[in-house]
Order: sequence, then C-alpha cells, then structure tokens
Amino acid sequence: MKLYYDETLNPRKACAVARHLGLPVEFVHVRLARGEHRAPAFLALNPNGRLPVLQDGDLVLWEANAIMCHLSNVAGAALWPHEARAQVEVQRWLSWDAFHFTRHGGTLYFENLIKPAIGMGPPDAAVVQEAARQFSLSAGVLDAHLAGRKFLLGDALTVADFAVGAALPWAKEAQLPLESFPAIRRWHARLDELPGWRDPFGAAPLAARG
Ligand SMILES: N[C@@H](CCC(=O)N[C@@H](CS)C(=O)NCC(=O)O)C(=O)O
Repeated sequence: MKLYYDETLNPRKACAVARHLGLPVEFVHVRLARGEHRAPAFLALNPNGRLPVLQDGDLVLWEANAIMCHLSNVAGAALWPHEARAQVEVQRWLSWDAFHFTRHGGTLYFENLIKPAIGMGPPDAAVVQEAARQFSLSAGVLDAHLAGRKFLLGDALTVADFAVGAALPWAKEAQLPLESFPAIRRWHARLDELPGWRDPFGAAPLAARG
C-alpha cells in the first residue's frame, strides 16, 4: 500500500491510523507548498488534487475518513467497528466533525497557521472570529460528551477519535479556543499516549515503533 501525504491536518488522520495499526504502508511525501498535488500524475490518482490518497492494489481511495476505515479493515482491527450500532455512532461523529468541529477548527488552522506559513498574508479577522465562535459551540458539545468517557464511543478507540481530534495537535498554533474544555484536553492527552497518534509522520520504520 502507498499512502500519499503531507504533514497537514487531513493526511494526519490516515498516517496516524496506519502507524497505530503497524501496517506495511509506504509513505509518499507530496509537498503541497511545492504544488506537487497539482501534477498530472497526482491528479490522475485524485482529481480533487488533495491529500491524503491511499493506493492498495487496484483500489485508489481518497477522503481521509474512508482511508482510515479501509486501513482498519485491512488490519482486521475494530477502529472501524464491526457491529452495526457502533458503526452508526462512528458515522454520527464523522459527520458532525466534518460539518462542525473540524470544519471550524480547520478554518482556524488555515487562517492562523497555513496562510502565514505559505505567504498568503495575515489571518482574516472576521473569518477567525466567526470560526472561533462556531468552534467553541461545538467544543462545548464535545466536552460534555467526553466527560466520564475515555474515547468518543466509550472504552473503545475508533476512527472517530482520530478524525475529531485531527486539529488538536496544532491547537496552539491554530489558536483553537480550548481553555474552557477540560474533558477535551484530557481526551487529547489520552490520544497522545498512542505512539502512532503522537508521531504520525515519523521517519523510523514501522517495525521499530511501539
Ligand atoms: N475531505 C478531504 C480534504 C482533503 C484536504 O483538503 N486536504 C488538504 C491538506 S490538509 C489538501 O490537500 N489541500 C490541497 C489544496 O487545497 O490545494 C479529506 O478528508 O481527505
């Protein structure tokens, strides 16, 4: 399997799951800042021109959430659960995340971190203010849900944790307003105990990882 990635938010989900599961994945670094995702060869894999992309035999899969589920299936793991009720719960959090939590967290990540880093100018203050407001509303929902739970579905770690947590490693640089949400901070610290989550882009061979 080949996993095309850069060290950014959406590829992080797929890389972290691949490393967490210890799968024999070849990591292919596609540098967004150099425009490598707009090369014809890459667009032939993903016409959206976005990362991550997974190539597994004749399957070419884009969308980080789908890639995480596929990797879990390949490993015979239950990060994408086998049981129907749990699948629906995971799907609920993936949808919520895409439309609310990481949608607005992603905007803060883009405005406060990516734009200045690639010379697109300073953050747009109005966009930042509205994204921070929306992010805080969603964070309140998440914080209440996580109080008394280890992971989003309870005791079992799932792809939903990898998705909903995706922006948190950049919380400081993206200026995510998390001060009022202790259960989210505790959950993030728990995810940080997983080597694959903590270091998804590391260069060491997978076999050498814990
Ligand atoms: N919905 C896609 C989003 C992928 C995405 O936007 N990836 C960013 C990197 S975090 C990207 O490749 N951006 C390139 C561009 O916007 O030109 C997914 O979850 O995989």
